[in-house]
Amino acid sequence: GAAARPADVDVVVVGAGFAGLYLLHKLRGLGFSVRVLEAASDVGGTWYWNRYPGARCDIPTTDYTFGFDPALEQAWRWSEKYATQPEILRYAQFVAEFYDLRRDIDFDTRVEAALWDEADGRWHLRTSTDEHIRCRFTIMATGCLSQPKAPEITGADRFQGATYLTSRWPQGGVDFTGKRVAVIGTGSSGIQSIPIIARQASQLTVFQRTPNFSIPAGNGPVREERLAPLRADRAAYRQAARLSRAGVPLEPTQVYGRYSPPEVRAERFEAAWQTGELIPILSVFADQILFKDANEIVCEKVREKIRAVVHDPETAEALSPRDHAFGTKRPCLDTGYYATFNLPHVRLVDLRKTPIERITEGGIALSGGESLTFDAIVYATGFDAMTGALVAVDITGRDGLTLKDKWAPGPSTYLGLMSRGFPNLFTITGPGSPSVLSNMMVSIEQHVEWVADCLAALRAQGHTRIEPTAAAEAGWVQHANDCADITLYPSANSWYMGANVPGKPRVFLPYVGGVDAYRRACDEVVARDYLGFERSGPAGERCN
Ligand code: NA7
Repeated sequence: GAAARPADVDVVVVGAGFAGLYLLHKLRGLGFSVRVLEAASDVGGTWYWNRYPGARCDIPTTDYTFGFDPALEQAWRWSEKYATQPEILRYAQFVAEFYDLRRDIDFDTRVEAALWDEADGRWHLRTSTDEHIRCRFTIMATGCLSQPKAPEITGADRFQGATYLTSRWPQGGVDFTGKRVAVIGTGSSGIQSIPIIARQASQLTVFQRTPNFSIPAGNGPVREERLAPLRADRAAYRQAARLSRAGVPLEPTQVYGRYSPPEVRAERFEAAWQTGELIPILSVFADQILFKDANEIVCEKVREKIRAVVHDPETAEALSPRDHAFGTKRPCLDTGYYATFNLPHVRLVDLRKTPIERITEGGIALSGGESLTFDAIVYATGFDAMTGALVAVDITGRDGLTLKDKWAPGPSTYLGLMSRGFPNLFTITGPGSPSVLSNMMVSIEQHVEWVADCLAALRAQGHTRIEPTAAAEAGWVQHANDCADITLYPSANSWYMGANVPGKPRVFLPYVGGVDAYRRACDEVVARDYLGFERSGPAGERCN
């Protein structure tokens, strides 16, 4: 039980998703005393909470899997090309058992506040279970898409029927048989759940504010061309992932869309479409994320695919994105999404034409006077991405500075790993790192290993405190913005830009320069003896 665990440790890890699990294993192996604090009742993070019907990872199982331990890889077999949420949750549980991790994890324990005590050189944490824990280092492994966004619709609390949030789905599942169901939101969560809810519901109404691009997942057995190189040389495959653009081995293309003849465009697009994978379809042309005309080639070909499936031309047009460039919002993978709108009991409401006026006791009232009655409303409305879970904890650093205040104009980090004013506080896949633009498993492993190596190096050098310099942080923020600004990403109202949360500053949150370039930057900082970090401790003051 929690009472038996020490109130004074080297490291506290916040979160027991994949990042927290690997951190615990890694730091324990280095001889640090570690406690992991987790708000949920079990391990899994994202895959613990997002139990909505149809929830799957959109990175293939060959790649969305830990690669740091051949023995772990030997011991686990994925059943499909894309794993379901229950299978990924079982994998997280398997990892916890494989390394005997649960004994150092407090479940049902939320970290509410973290206060840096400069004189003590330690963090003081307060939990929802009213425990006070003192630690040298705090590592936030709280996830990028873990803080649900409020529905922001007038009257949402007045609805008398059942209300569900995709990211807080009930443990036992929900039976919609014979029910009139509304789904609000058409991001990945909506697009994955809508076809399955449609199979049960007597009536399904989808409320779409912005159409998204989605490609058929083509789920089933793992593709042989993916499996073969992994079987042939597992280590080389994992290394190729680490040195790739997005954390999935793929040779970057040199083919420019704008200079390609129509038949080359068509052939390359179709080949990527047939893989049913996100990274290939995001990399059809070298210039597709840089120039509107190249991007529009891909957009129009996806719209053609939508028109080929959806019978009603007006519905097909409503489902066709025209507001954003392909990839500037995360595209979705689906199984039968567009075809669902051919079913007689499924209706699409285009909120750009008829916005929701308010939610009532019985359902949803649209502007223009129409009132719809529902037994259940499903909110698939997304997250306060990348920063939400971090600023939700009351974190106070040096000189009384809170993370929330410091980041009010937008997050500022060095390498997405640390933020000045918050000594000894690390973020795993934080803002300013590739994270959500990459295969999370590869990015998590890289961050965990970098932070673990850093703590070991500090210890070896007799240091107890580390903090980035103002110049290093400003330089990284500038570089990350420069990278984003040469792409089309900032033009979209995406959660990458913080644009989905009213009042959130419009700042591009992840690092777009690539997993490969990012890893080289992190490695170089270490090779140059932690360039851009100030370290101090009993062994003396050091500044780079
Ligand atoms: P997303 O991708 O943020 O999608 C949320 C959806 O909900 C999106 O279509 C939003 O429209 C819509 N939304 C949000 N608020 C409202 C309100 N108030 N009214 C109507 N519609 C609304 O979240 P997901 O959970 O689907 O996916 C998150 C990521 O998880 C995904 O990218 C994958 O990486 C996995 P909008 O586009 O803002 O107009």
